[in-house]
Amino acid sequence: PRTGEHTRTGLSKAALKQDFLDNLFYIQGRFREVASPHDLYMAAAFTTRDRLLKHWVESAQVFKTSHARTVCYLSAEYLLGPHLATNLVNLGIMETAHEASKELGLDLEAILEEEEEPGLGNGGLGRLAACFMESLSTCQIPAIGYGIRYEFGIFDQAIEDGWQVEKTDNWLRNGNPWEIPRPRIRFAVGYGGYTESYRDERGQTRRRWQPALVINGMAYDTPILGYRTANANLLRLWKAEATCSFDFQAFNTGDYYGAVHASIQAETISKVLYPNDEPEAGKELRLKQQYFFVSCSVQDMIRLHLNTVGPLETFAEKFVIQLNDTHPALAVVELMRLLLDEHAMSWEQAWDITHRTFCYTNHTLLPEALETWSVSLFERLLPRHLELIYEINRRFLDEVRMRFLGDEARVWRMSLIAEGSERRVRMANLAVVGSRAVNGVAKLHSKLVKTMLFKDFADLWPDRFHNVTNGVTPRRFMVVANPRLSKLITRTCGHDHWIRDLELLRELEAHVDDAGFQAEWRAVKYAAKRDLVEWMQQTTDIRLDPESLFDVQAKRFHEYKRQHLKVLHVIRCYQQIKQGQTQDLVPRAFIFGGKAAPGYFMAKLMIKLINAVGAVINNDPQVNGWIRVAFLPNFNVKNSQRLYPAADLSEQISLAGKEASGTGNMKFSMNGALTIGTLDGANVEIREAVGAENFFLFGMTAEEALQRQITGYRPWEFYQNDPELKSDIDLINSGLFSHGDTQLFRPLTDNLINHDPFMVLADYRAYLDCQKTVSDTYKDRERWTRMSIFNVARIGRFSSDRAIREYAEHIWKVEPRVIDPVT
Ligand code: 26Q
Repeated sequence: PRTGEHTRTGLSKAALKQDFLDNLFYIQGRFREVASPHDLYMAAAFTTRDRLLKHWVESAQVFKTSHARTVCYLSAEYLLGPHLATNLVNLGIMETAHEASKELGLDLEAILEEEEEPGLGNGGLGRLAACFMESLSTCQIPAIGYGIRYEFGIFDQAIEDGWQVEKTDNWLRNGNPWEIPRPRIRFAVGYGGYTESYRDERGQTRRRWQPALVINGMAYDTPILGYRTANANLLRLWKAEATCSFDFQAFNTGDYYGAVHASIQAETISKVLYPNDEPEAGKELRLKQQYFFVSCSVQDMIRLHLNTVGPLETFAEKFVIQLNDTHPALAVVELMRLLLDEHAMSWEQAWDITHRTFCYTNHTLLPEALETWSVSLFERLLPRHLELIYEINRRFLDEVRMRFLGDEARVWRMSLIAEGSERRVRMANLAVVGSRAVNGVAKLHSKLVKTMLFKDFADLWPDRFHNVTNGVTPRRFMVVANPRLSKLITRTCGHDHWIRDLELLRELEAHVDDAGFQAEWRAVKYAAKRDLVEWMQQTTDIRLDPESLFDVQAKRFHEYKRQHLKVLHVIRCYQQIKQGQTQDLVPRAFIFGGKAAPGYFMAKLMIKLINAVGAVINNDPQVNGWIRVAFLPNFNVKNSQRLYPAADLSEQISLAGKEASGTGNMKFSMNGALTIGTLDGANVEIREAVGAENFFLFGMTAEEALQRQITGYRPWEFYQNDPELKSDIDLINSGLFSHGDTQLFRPLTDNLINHDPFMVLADYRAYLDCQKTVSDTYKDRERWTRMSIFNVARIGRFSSDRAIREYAEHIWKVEPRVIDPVT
């Protein structure tokens, strides 16, 4: 180490080497000679963590003593991805770590590969939370992320006989070096029981809740460092435990197994992430999970407030709580309960504080994806909260009646309780009523939120509605995922400031016509494609040609995302080649990736179809020079980082009006892929930003799709009137892809022909025409390269730093708090 430098915090090569060897010895208990790859990874992780902790402890101290206004991000999901590489980048020691490893005779790349990612999320929403945590630190905004420490994250996907098979994700098996257990930070969470009135010591009549079951939540903290800042925020995840691991009374009465059973019951609450990105009816454990983490988090904020600031009157000045969708919406009611029942506040004051504290982000317009819970389940599990919801609703509906005299239909629509054969609590309405700001995640989405989904609410409170278009962190999705591209950009711009100020990528435009730069750009893409080819060969045994166009659709499987539209295109290409009509084609590798919810039959059938079509095409020597189909199993954050850099074409083909934003679209574009897409979600803004001439647009607009739906959509007319479409669907039904089984894919094809809720057939022709333009463009490599450069140069808006700054300024009203690095 340099003189005066501490081995555990110093950033020199010597300090890193020394600390690495110390951690290997003192934590892993190994000499260099006998260390396993996992030992080496753990030592590297602890070495990195030592440096994080310095910033984190300092940040916590400053935030505490300066009473900094703090953002509390509440999310049921954090899809974090591997920590080691991003932390090295954010500490500014990736290069040094490489050199240090080399001198120790180690391969840093292999060590990075060892890390198992925490997959505590399903897809977009969970990944957004992870990007936001990183950008909050980078933008130096004091923040705490609250969530659940699931013991099992999103399942690992294997493909067997073409079908998705789910394997449990035991991510904690080998230990988690990034978290710090906080056994002293524990809160009690109740369930069930009854409510009652009682007289308090001043003779006032009050309500209270006597839960039947009480469990504990214990905090596990993970530091999240910003890019080259000394600011580190806190991600605090809760694990559920029994209140005491032994029920002595049960033990004494001889019910040993009963006592153990109770502790197992409590621990199931944080056991597993629900692998659906849509609510399933009646899942009691899911409601328990939501209340569990929300209650711990709100209690923690109250504790922090009382410890640092003082009386709860100023709670809304100290904290702003952002709800990541409705999953944590119960926090509104929990804060009310604690203020009223535990802190003896008046309703008016409690509501004023609560309402000024909360903000809510909506992530979906699909009616089936809006959360509701049956009143009877609520009553059984959270009786006091149901009472409070009724009272919030009573006061709210009086306000509605006053504003819209005699409009009882409106009162019904806006009520927090849906009346019907079964009464249900509408979590979205609760979130809107309980928040001072509501936002969508892309311009189009926010417009539809305001004019369709929550129109009644926007009539009442127009100023409550906002837009904040999503973004993604360039540290992970450019610097870590694509070091070659990042180095080329840094060399070309002459600086690396673009990593913290992504709009600076615009400087690349000055070089777009430079033939030398174009050649380097192509070489970078080609190298990434070769890496992917090699990895795909190892993991799936599918051989891809790096010269071909890498056409990628990677995202959760959903009918609205229309993976089947892409399959129809693949089948069309196949038929064209078989018929010798190759004039409009370029060689392509069709690459798919994504998981399906285990109970979503149609999505799983789409995966089977892709693999079935791939098996036939990849084994047909007549077409192999032209097309290949690859399904990349287990699409997660780690694998996505291999995919984005290698993509030439990004498929963003959802039916317009259905994809709230999309964020994969941004990650592809940042890595120089061109987009073929509909006017949906953030595609609209990406196209505006990169220029219409650098984007392949097709399909109906949201308005046209809606109009079609209203006037009556008849998919079979498209099937009957377009011979190519008919022939593509008929080929699926012929049994060619299913060893003669003509029924296997019927549920899919029948649904397309007879119902087609996401209008695949209506957009089919436009999609194929657009794909022809894609092929023509790809043949002109120079033109394609220019378009690719423009995509990167103009994508700066889609950094999550920009999104966070917008939240900070327009929604949260919070200022950065700069932590000075102390040496
Ligand atoms: C709810 C209740 C019960 C069980 C599960 C759920 C649940 C879980 C996850 C509901 C929804 C989700 C995830 C939704 C999601 O990922 N939405 C995506 O959010 C992205 C970030 O804003 C957007 O870019 C995507 O457009 C949107 O689909």
